[in-house]
Amino acid sequence: MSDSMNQQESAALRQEVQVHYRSDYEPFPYDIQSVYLNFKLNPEATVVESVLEVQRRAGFAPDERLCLDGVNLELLSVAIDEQPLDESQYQLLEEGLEILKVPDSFKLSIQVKISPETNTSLEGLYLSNGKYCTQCEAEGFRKITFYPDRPDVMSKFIVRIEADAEEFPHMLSNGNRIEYGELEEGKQFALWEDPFKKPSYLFALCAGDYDLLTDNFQTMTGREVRLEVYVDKGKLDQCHHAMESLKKAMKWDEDVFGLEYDLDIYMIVAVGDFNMGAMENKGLNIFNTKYVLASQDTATDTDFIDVEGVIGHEYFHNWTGNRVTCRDWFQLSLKEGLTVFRDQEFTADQTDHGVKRIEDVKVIRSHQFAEDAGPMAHPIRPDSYIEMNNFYTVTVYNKGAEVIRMYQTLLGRDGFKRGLDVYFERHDGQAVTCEDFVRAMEDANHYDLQQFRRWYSQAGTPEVQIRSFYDEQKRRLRLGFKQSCPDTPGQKDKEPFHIPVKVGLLNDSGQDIELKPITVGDNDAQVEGDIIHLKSTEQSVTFDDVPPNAIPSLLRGFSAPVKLDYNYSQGDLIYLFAHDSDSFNRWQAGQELFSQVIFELCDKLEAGQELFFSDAVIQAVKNILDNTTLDGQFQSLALTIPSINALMEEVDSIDIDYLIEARNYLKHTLAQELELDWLLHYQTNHHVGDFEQDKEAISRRAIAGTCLSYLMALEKDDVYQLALKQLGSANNMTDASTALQLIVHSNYENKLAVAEDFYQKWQNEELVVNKWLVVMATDPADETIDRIESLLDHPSFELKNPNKVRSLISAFTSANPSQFHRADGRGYQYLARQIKALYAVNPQTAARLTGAFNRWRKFDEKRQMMMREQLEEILQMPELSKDVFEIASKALK
Ligand code: B3K
Ligand code: ZN
Repeated sequence: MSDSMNQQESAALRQEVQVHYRSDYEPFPYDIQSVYLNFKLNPEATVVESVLEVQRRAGFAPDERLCLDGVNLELLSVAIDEQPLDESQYQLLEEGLEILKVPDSFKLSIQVKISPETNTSLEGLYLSNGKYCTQCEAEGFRKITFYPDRPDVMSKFIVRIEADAEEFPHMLSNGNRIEYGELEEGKQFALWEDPFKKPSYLFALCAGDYDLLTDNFQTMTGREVRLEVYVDKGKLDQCHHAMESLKKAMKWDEDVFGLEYDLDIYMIVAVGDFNMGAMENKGLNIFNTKYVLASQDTATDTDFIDVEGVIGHEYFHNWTGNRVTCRDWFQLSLKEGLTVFRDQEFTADQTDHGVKRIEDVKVIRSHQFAEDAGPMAHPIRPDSYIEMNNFYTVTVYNKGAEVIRMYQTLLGRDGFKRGLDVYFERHDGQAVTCEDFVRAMEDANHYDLQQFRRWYSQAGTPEVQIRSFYDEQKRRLRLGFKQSCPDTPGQKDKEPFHIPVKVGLLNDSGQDIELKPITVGDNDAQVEGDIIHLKSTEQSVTFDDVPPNAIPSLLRGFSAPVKLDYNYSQGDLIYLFAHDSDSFNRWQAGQELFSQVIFELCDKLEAGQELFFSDAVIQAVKNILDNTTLDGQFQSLALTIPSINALMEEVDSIDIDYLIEARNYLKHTLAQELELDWLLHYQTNHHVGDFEQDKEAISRRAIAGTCLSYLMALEKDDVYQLALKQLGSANNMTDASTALQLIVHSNYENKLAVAEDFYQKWQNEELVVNKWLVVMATDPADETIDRIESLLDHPSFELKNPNKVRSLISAFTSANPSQFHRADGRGYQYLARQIKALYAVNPQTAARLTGAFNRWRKFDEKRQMMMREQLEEILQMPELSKDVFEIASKALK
C-alpha cells in the first residue's frame, strides 16, 4: 500500500517538474531603472523592503502583467506609487507574485519577511558562523524578495542595511558605502550604492564581526582602489596570500588584456558554509574559506596555487561576467568558459605552462569525458534544464574553457585579443549570448566560424581516429583522419566538428622535423603551421621529406577536447615519453604507456595468466626519474599512474576489481624494481630546514612525495619510518599531508593512532580537519566503510556544511573506487543514505552527490543492479528536491 502511494506521489512530482528550454527565451517586458533595498536584519525574521522604479519597455502591450519571482517569502505588503494593493490586485503563486494591472511607469514597493536562520540551502540570505551572507547565482535572489530574477534584467542598486552595532560591526553590500550612522537601541545602518547596472544574481550582502586585512592597488590609469579581505576572527594571518593573489590578478588583467578595475573598493569575504568555491558579486566577492585562507602550516602548495587561481577567476569575472553578462542561464559558458580560460592562463603565467596544461587536461579526461559519456551529457550551451544549479558543470566550465582555447589556437593570440576587444566594445553593460561572442571573434578577424559553432550545440566527446601510411620510396607520410561523435541523450547523428589538431614529427634522434605538407587530393585537410584543420568525417594529410621511422606526436598541447585513437606501439610511446618536445604530449605518452600496460594486465588477470610487463617500461620510468633537466612537478606528474577514474573512461565496460588489481601490480612492480632509485631521489629532494615556497622548493616537494608514494607500496617497516619522520618533522602542510595520506592508506599497524594524533593536533583548524576527513574517506582498506559510517557522528563532521560533505562523502565516492564499488554494495548504500538525509537540507549539494551514480551502466551486472536500486529508492523519496530528481531520473533514463 505505502509503496504504491509513494509511486503515485513521485509520478505526480514528475509531472509537476517544469523543464526550461533555451528556445523559449522571451525578453522581460519591463525595465527596472533602479532598485532600493532595505534590510532589517534578524535571524528568524529579516524584513526586506524593496522599491523598484519600473517602466514598460517599448513594444509591450499595456495589458501585460508584471510577474516577479519569489520563493519562501512571506509577503507583508505591496504598493504601486504608494497605493497599497489589495488581494484582488495581485496573485501569490507558488514561486512568484503576479500583479494584474500596472501603469506604464511606476514605483513598486514590496515588503517581505524571510528567515535566514532556517535557510540551510545556502542560497539567498543565510547565516554562516553567526554572520549574514548571501548567494544569489543562479536563482537565489528570489529567496530574498520578489523580483524579475533573471540575468537580462539589469538595474542600479542602492542597499540599506540595519542591524545590531555590536554584533554586526561590518555591514557590506555592492559598490561604495555612501552613508553610515548609528540608530537607537544599539543599532546602526549602512547605505551602499553600486553605480553599475547589474542583474540580481550579482547582488550581495554580508554582515558580521570579522577580522579585516586592507591594502591598495593603483590601476593602470592611476586610480587608487582599496582592497579588503574579511575573515573570521583569528584568521588574519591566513589571508595575506589571498591579498597578494588579488593584486597579481588585477595587474595581470591589465597587462594581458588591458582590462582595468572600475570601482574604488574591492572586497572579499570568506565564509565557512558555501555551496561552491566562490562568487563574483560586483565589488563584494564571497568566498569559501578554502579559497582564501592559506598559511605554510595549514595549506599545501596546491592549496596556495588554487587560492590564487580562484581569486583570479572571481576577479576576472568583473569584465567577463559582470560588465558583460549572460542573457539567460543557457549562456552560462559565455562567462564561465571564458573566465576559466582566463584563470588557467593566469595560473600558467604565475607557475609553469606545461605543468598547468597537464593539470587542466586531467580534469577534462577524468571528469568532463565522464560527464559527456553519461546521462547528464549536454553541450557547453545546454538546450534545457530542470534545475539550473545542476548545470554548473565541468562541461560548461572546463570544456567551455577548451572551446575558448581553440579560438586562440585558430586565430592566434593577437586575433583572439582583437576578438575580445570587439566583444567588450560592442557589449559592455549588456546581457548577451554565446552567439554574440562568436560573432565578435568572427568580425574582428574576418574568420568563418560557422562550423566551429557546433562546439556550442553538440554534446559528447568527439573521437578522432588517426592512421599513418609511410611510402618509403617517396619518403612521404600520410596521416588519415576519421572523426565521429557518439550519440548523447536527445542528440543523434552529429555533424563533423572543426577540430584543430596540433602535430609534430620526431626523427630518430628525438628532434622535431620540419613539416612539409603537400597537396595530393580532394580529401586533404588544410594545414597551417603545425595545425591540421579537421572539418569533415574523413580527411588526410601528406607530409613530404619524412625520414623512415619518424614518429608522429599528435594532438600536441591537447589542442582540442577529443579522444584520440592511434595505434602507438609501446616502443613509440617510450620514445615519445623520452623525447617529445611538447611537454603535454610527453606526459601523455607516459600515461598511455601506463594504461596500455594496465589493460594488458587486466587481460592476463581475466585469462588467469601470470602477471608481467616489459622491462622497457621500467627503464622508461627510470629515465624520467633520473633526468635532472626535468622540472620536479613535471616528473611527479609523468611518474604518476593514471587514476582509476581516468582509466575507466578508456573502456566501455569495467571490471573494477581487475582494474584496481592491475594498477596496484604496476605500481608495486615499479616500486620494487626501482627501489633504490626512489629512495635516492627521495633523499635528495626531501628537504628539512627552512621553508621555501619558490618554484624549486615546490618541485622538490612534488617529486619527493611521488618517490615516497612508490616506496610505501613496498609495505616495509623502514619506509613506514621514513613517512612517520616526514610527518613528525614537517614544517609545512604539503609534506605533512602527503605523509599522513601515505601512512593512513598503508597497512602500517599503528596507522589509526597516527591519524588520531594528527586530528588532535589540528582539530581547531577546520580546513586541515577537512583534509584529514578526505584521507580517512579515501583509505582503500575494507574497514573504511565502517569508519566513515562512524565519522558521520564525529565532532569534525556536519552534514549541513558542504565542505564537510565534500571531504567525507564526495572524496569517498570519487577517490576511493575499491570501497565505493564494494561488491557487497555497502558503498552505494552509504551514499544513498546521505543523499536521502541531505536533499531537503541542501538540495544543491545533495544533487552533486547523486552524480556519483551516473556511470552505473559501465559496471558489471550485479553492481549495475545495486546502483540502480539505490537510484530508484531515491526517486521514491517524499518531496524530493528537483535538483536530485533531475540527476537521479536522468541517470535511469
Ligand atoms: N559564478 C559562481 C558559481 C555560482 C554557482 C551557482 N550554483 C562562481 C564562479 O564560477 O565563479
Ligand atoms: Zn566563474
